[in-house]
Amino acid sequence: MTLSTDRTDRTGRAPAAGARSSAELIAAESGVLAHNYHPLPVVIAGAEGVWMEDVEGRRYLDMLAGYSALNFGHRHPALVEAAHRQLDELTLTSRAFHNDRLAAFAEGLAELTGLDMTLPMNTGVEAVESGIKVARKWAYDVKGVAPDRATIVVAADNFHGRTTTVVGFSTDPVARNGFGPYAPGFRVVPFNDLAAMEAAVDETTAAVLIEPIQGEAGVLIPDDGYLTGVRELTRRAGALFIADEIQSGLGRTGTTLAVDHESVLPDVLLLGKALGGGIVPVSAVVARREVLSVLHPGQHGSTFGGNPLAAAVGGAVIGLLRTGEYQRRAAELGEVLRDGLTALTGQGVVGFRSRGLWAGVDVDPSIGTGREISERLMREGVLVKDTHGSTLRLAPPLTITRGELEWALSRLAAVLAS
Ligand code: IF1
Repeated sequence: MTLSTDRTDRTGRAPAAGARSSAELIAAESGVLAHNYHPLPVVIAGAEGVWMEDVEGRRYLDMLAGYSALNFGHRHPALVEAAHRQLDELTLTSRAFHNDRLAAFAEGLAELTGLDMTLPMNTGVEAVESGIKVARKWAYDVKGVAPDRATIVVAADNFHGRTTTVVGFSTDPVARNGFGPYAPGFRVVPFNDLAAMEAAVDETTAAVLIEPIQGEAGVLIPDDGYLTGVRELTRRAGALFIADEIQSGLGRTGTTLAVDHESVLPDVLLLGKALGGGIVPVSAVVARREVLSVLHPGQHGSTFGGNPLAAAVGGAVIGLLRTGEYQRRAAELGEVLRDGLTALTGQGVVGFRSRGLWAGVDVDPSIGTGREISERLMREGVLVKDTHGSTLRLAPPLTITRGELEWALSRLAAVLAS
């Protein structure tokens, strides 16, 4: 394989006359874009599969996959075809009218998850907000919690998105501070601690909301039995179990859902990111019928939620997952990733956690911060993102080949050794 030389080839991207360089575009952005991100200094102009290309024609292996929004790679032919076909027919109706794509999308989600009904939304945090609303309504209408007293139990070090309500129960000061006043009604307990969760759950509890694997926290995987424990505890307490699978779901961990590792079925699943195939924002609350039935016309909605373009792309994503091929790839290549990281442990890696094609890698801080390592990897043609301190997050598209994955690991080894 000649990937390391391939990436320096210009692959036919013809810069338009007067087109601006990466450096010029980065400088231009700085004056006109809010500084809520600190991107790596690379300007991507095209991509296909696992490879991205910058404006100067340099190629990079994508080891982040849009935070798992690109589980099927960039511009997967089946997904692009579904989008193109739908663009030529119908893109938006609003939910004031029915559209001819939505039924199949929701049927597909029911079949994929084993749950009954879907509430379609757009971004991940909208699914989280919608799940919170549904859980509260369920608590009042079905469980009989006194008005405005419903509580939701969440985990420390969670990441569920950026709205004012959701950052209010974040424990990350960078994400949370400065955006109060915060919405009441949330109780934070340590992750992976069933006793603490049990103590926090009472007759006011509408739901427990957790990520089955905590992504932003550094790909933290709970002990075996934790998810089963949450399921049993919530069932006993008469509270809903809401699993935020926006990042962990849709093949990433080697199974369709991360909760599948313990064969646990939550009452409510939150899906996003990869559901839109890296093409359009598509998210969903998927739940048992008794739960989603608490919503009546006018009580919740979204202009774009369930639009025909989103439903067509989401339906095509479900079609890819139906084959099991991507889940299998993630499981098999996950072993390659784990072996590679095990070999690097003591060689610049001080520890890692992985499941499927998803890893949080703690790098020896004396070698560099996560950011510095990410910049060095960028110069080697591999794009990753750091999280907290010296942890790197690896989450390549599930379409990556074994050779490409091994090449990425060899670049990481080279950076850690230099
Ligand atoms: C950013 C992290 C990843 C999520 C889970 C809901 C949402 C997310 C489990 C909200 C979003 C993002 C958003 C992005 C960075 C990112 C992220 F580092 F913050 F944790 F993926 F690793 N639930 N995750 O992970 O979904 O509204 O963004 O569609 O906010 O900078 P969204």
